Amino acid sequence: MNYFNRDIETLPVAELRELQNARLQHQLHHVYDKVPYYRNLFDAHGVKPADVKSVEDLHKLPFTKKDALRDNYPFGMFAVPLSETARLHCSSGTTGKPIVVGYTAADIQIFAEVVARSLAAAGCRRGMLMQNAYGYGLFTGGLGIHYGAEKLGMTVLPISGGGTEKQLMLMQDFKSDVLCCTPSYALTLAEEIKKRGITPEDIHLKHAVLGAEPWTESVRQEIELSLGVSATNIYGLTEIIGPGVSQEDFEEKGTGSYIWEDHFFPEVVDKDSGVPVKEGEFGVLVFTTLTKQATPVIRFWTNDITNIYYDKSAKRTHIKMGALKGRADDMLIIRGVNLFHTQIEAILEHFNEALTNNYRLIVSHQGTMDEVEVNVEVHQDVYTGMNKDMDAAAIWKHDTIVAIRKRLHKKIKDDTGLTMNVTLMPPASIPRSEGGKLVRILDLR
Ligand code: DLL
Repeated sequence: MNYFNRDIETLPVAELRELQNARLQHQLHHVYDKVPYYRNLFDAHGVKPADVKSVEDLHKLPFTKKDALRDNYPFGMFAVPLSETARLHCSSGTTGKPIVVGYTAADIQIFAEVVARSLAAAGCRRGMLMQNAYGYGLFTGGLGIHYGAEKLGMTVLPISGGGTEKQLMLMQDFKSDVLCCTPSYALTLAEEIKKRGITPEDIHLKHAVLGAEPWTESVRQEIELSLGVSATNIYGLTEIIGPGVSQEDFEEKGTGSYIWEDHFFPEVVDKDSGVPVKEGEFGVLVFTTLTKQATPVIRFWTNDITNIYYDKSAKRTHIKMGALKGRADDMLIIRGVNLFHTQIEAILEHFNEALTNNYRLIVSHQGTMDEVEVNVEVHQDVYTGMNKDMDAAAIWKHDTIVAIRKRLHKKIKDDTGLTMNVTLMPPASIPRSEGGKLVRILDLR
């Protein structure tokens, strides 16, 4: 069986709860004593650490939002002196100052442990060669996966993101067993492999561990088919630890990702009221770190929309989370309708004989209305097939293309309730991931 730490991964839920409660008590005292922000916050709410006896009492405490981390830049949220940290990472904020997190040596051990568990669940084994194409640097992806892979006993190729030519050369020459990167970069690699006429026999990959951005089943299918891998989801965020907060098992694909809840206690709450929803219902994911020493967070509001549920037929006892719908701040509100770009990605699955997974949404404000335009590329063979006896302009008026566009337009309307302009595009016309997270929405408003 593919456990890294079987005892803890299969700990009965009641015992897991006891462990969480004990760790929570300790963690709350730690933040109350060491982080003025938390002491003031708890005092303002009239709550002492001792009042929160179990995870069920957590609702007595307010949420920690990203702003708190921003406002206390750079080290105000640290619960240990900087000299006791072994490493710092920063979140990939697009504007202004980043969010800074610290790790003591013990935190780094925990980080490696949860990533090792994740990689084992993904099908990785001691002795396999991992091509780690997550970015090394301030981003937690590169180093986070690296330490976990070493802990599992893998050989790591720390190639980092980008440099597609070299990725493909080393992948073939070294016979890499595992690829770690964002799903959008895996698509880029798959496409470049096809372009170069590299065959699946030239590639020895067995597993791909993909995350850091939302992706759908249709993208999974495409990556699995074109790279000849079993592709699983890894989730995480800087503020909690980095990658390895949750992971899908390669033999339980599509049933959700295990949250390593002995270290990260999850809640899903209503995005407006903040009240925890019932098991399985969707809402905002909130985490309390139970063991983190340097930058612990209590009820951290991730902004990620998903659901959590126990899966009684699963290999492990830890709670699972569903695939992320997206981030609450990435959610578009178009004429009063909520829209995630992953909804469009899921619709494209029904068109995969003609259309690719290369798409983007362009949002603009026209008159008094918000408009969404969907750009999606047609498959090369569809395009080439038509291009033989037609000039480029005529292609887009061809019956087949017109019919696909109409069908997609209708399916989007039926599934989302929104009328969108659909523009089919020639191959290679929409930006690709060059190694990291891909921006799917161009918001011109
Ligand atoms: O993306 C950590 C990571 C690195 C995860 C490598 C997985 C692999 P941040 O840059 O802080 O950290 O971004 C965190 O990315 O709140 C989600 O919105 C999104 N995200 C991360 N993993 C997934 C996933 C890293 N598997 C933010 N599916 C999170 C969907 C994901 N979204």
